[in-house]
Amino acid sequence: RSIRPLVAGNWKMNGLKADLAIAAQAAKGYDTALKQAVDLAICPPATLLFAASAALIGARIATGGQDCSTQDSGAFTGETSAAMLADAGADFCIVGHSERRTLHGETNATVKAKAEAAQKALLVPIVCVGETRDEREAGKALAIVKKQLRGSVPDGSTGATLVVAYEPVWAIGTGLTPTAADVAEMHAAIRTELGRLLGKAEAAGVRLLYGGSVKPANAAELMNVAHVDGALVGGASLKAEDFLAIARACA
Ligand code: G2H
Repeated sequence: RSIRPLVAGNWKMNGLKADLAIAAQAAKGYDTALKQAVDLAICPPATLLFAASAALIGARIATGGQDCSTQDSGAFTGETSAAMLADAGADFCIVGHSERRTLHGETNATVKAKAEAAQKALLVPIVCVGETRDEREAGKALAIVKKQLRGSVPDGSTGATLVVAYEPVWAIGTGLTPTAADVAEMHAAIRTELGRLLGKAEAAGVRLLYGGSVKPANAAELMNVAHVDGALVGGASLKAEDFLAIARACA
């Protein structure tokens, strides 16, 4: 691999204090060999971010938020700023997850503003893109994802300040996954499009994660695809053993 892979767990709206035991178990299993090969991050709900960050820092497991505000501070009831996430110990912030795009009407412009807010707070945004089933069946998957990238990726991003996650919407939480050939085609197209947006040298360093029903059983196949530099893991990240098995598939 030319890029150090990243496996990030997206707990979504799951996790109470007692579930910090999952994070502790992941930390225990993140042994020297695994540390040498792959970066890990856990994105718990915002309520657990401070405690999770404190619990994981010794094991060198990063943490992240699942969303952030476009705004710095002020009268935005219910919102969480990127600076607040950073202050709670986060290193990353997922932005533009399809659940945010679909359920909360986030547009590419919103996602870009959130990614910029994250970078301003020195968080690395994990910008999510991906087509719906209808878009794939209509042969529009590549065009849709390229458009999302053009609209959502902050100008001047580099491999150190940006992660991109390709998550086909129809593969999220469904148990369905695209073929390795489809993932290869998409990830190569994403790398090329990022090259146009950021410059080829910078794009070469951006980690491109695959997300959508990643499990221990399919991780090796997906993680061995060219231009797949890790995984964004939902359901399976709630079991430390599964999360670690996916990490090992990247090593
Ligand atoms: C996609 C993924 C994590 P899951 O949303 O972001 O979830 O692995 O449960 O499909």
